[in-house]
Amino acid sequence: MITRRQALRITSLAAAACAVSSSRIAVAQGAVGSSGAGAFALPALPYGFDALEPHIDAQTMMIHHGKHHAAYVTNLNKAVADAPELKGKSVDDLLKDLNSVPEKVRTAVRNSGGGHFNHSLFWQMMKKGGGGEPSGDLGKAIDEAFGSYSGFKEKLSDAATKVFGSGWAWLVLDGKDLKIQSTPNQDSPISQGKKPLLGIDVWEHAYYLKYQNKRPDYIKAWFNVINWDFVRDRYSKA
Ligand code: MN3
Repeated sequence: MITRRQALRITSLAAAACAVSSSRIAVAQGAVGSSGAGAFALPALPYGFDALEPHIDAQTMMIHHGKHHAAYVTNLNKAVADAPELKGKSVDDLLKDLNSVPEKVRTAVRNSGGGHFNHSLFWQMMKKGGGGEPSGDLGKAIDEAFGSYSGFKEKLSDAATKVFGSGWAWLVLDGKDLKIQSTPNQDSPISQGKKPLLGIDVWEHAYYLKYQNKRPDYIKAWFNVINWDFVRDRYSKA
């Protein structure tokens, strides 16, 4: 149950987040433009804040998107403004070759660029009425790689549970192989030459309001919101 005060807070947060989303171009990733600062924009959430209820609550989604992801975008823009040589690069370009990013902004780009990239994908990896098992070529590939869908689910859940502190667990394409791995902080598999197909954010900000210390309960619930259409599409384009 939410109290009236929480409801009011949710309403004002929602208004603020909507203002942010509608006043910026709804591009997922952006690029470093001529002005440097402000080149990257927060993508609009592709559904309502309450779309993933009851598995992920509306207040968590509002703060996660409108505050946490927004902060990664702001800080990435600040970092690239300090490095004009990065002009024209997309966030993918930056993360794929972190060594080419000037040292003075490399850590900021790794953390905030990773945060922007990972979250831009994460919102699309979920949907209302998601979950179930993947079909088609991806379904077959998952069966081959992990024995079965339940084998996959168990392995990804295990990786997500075991992330120490903040990070992510992923289903990635490594060459032609499907693999499960985790990354610490906002590091992204794209920086390791892999293609992230599906990822779960296990930072406490992703689940703490509803699940507190019970990360395994959040992970279990999250499987009910996976957008397999999106994941299958990424797989087929690989
Ligand atoms: Mn997050």
